[in-house]
Amino acid sequence: MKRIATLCLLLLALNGYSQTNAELDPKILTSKAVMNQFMDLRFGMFIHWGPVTLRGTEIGWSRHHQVPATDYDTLYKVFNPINFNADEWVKTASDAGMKYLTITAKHHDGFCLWPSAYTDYNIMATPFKKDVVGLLAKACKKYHIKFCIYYSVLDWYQENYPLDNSTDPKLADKRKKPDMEKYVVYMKNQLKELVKNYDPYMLWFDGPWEAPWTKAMGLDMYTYLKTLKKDLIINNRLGKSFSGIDADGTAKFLGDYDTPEQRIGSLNMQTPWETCMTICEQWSWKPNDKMKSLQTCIQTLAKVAGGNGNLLFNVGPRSDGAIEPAQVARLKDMGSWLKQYGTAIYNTHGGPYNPNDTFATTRSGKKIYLHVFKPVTTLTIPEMPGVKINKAYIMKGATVALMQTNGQITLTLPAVLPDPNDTVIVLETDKSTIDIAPIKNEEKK
Ligand code: JFZ
Repeated sequence: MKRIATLCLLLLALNGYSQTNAELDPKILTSKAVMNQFMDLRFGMFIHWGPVTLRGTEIGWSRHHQVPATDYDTLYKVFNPINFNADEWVKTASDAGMKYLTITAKHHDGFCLWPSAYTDYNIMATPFKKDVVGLLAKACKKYHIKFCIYYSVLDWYQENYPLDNSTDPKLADKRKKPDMEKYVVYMKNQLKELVKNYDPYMLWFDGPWEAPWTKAMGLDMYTYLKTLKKDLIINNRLGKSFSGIDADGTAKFLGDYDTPEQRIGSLNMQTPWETCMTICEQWSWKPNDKMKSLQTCIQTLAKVAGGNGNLLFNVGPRSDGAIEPAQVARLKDMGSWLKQYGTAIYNTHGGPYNPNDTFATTRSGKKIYLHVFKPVTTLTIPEMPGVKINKAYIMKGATVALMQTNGQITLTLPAVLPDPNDTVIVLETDKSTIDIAPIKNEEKK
């Protein structure tokens, strides 16, 4: 029996399952079909929000630091986001071309944006008294946006969770008798509330890195959640090693996909991944936060898609409940670009070239979409072995001159590219592009 189990683990490992996923019952792992559908969505809205916006400091992390815990933990008493409008938030996501939305229902500070039966530290204890998670779930249904929930494993407010984020022992909460076993029961009760009452498409876990949370708890929690909803997508932050993909592209984590943070993941055709990134600098709202340029936003999305990943792009709404108008405008401009070029992003695969600062490629059927980020008039790239390009043209535009000789493809581009942020050139090939192996292309500096 032992030899068979070892063989199964070995086969699973070769099959791209890490040790941790291999320790799960393969029947409960999220199916490839569900993950393919998620990866076709390509672009989602991340929202970090809570009473901390009254102070404009970072959610969770500023407790005990920029904001004394005694102040931080009582902000809810005056949190009254009168301008919160779930339809407006979701419409902003939809107009940006985003296909899913992930809300921090409970971040590291333990505050709950829904009327949890397991703690009074929730939105109903504020003057606002509205179920923010429920209203967003309803608005997402109305606008056909997949509703997803962020839930922090660590909880620096709950007494049963053994740690808080103070480094100064004098400041540390006087935790009377923490009890991690009871805290895990609290987590399961809250997660059951969230799954049963709001039917999320995905759970985005975070905060597994602290000592009280163990790999065994992660495996148990993944298994438990799958008893609540079989096709629930779960990211890799229930596991302890939530970063890491082997050189051959196989996952080294527990969960359904990798979550590179504030950076663009590498081209990977085996393991699903999603970059999470802020449109500004802070995850939750802060005054005068520096926002990324439209070019950076669009090129980040194209490079992520070119790497075969999704982009979860974060906004931090203000304490009054409104998203900064400048951020709404930036997202609307991303949506305008996607209206023009979305065919080259949604329902595509990344590659075959690994993205760089000059170009990225996505592909679908017999088409390669070449995203050009710089005003180059000639672009030379390694040829795709065994593939012939029959036509090359600017998407919705003029033909592009093309030479295929000596193992190289040379494109001659117009002096002024139609879209300085990302002009998409279509290469129509003689065969399906999905099986073309990744092509290393060193960027000529
Ligand atoms: C985490 C959160 O701490 C952060 O507030 C935000 O929600 C982001 C999306 O996820 O960011 C991290 C992740 C990993 C570590 C620290 C912060 N880490 O490994 O120390």
